[in-house]
Amino acid sequence: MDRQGVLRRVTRFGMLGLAALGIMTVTTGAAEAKSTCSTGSKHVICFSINKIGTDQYAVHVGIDVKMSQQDAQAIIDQNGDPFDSWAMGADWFDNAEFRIPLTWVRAGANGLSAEFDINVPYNALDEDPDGGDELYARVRLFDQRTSTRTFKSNELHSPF
Ligand SMILES: [Ca+2]
Ligand SMILES: [Ca+2]
Repeated sequence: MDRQGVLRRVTRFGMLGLAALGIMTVTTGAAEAKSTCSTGSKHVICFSINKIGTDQYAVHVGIDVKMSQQDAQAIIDQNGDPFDSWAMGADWFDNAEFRIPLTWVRAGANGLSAEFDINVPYNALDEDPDGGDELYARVRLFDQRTSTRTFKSNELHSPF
């Protein structure tokens, strides 16, 4: 398995383990793969950008939100997507750069979990034309019974 495959695996299975450690940033290699996980009182969110080709980057978001399985299933059973996710550029005002489509969503004993993935060229990540780029993931959870909740990852900084 190549290094990116290993990192993908760590990202996927490491979320709850990292939650126990609080905020943590993992950087693997030089400008090849970056990943960050952070935790709130009832959620864990991970954001990674992996270079997969000369001008191709795999952007990945994973989130776990603690709630009852019944609540999680009720949210999935609503009309429309339970989540959306955007890559955001951090600035004095924050721009939504591109949408990261939902790969899967699941209700489980620990709550509601989802992952989002997209491959983009570098210019999609170049949110500051005249400087370094700071990106984070914003995930919105649409609970139509109550309200919309917004979760933000830590920032990843160029070079990616
Ligand atoms: Ca910026
Ligand atoms: Ca830039």
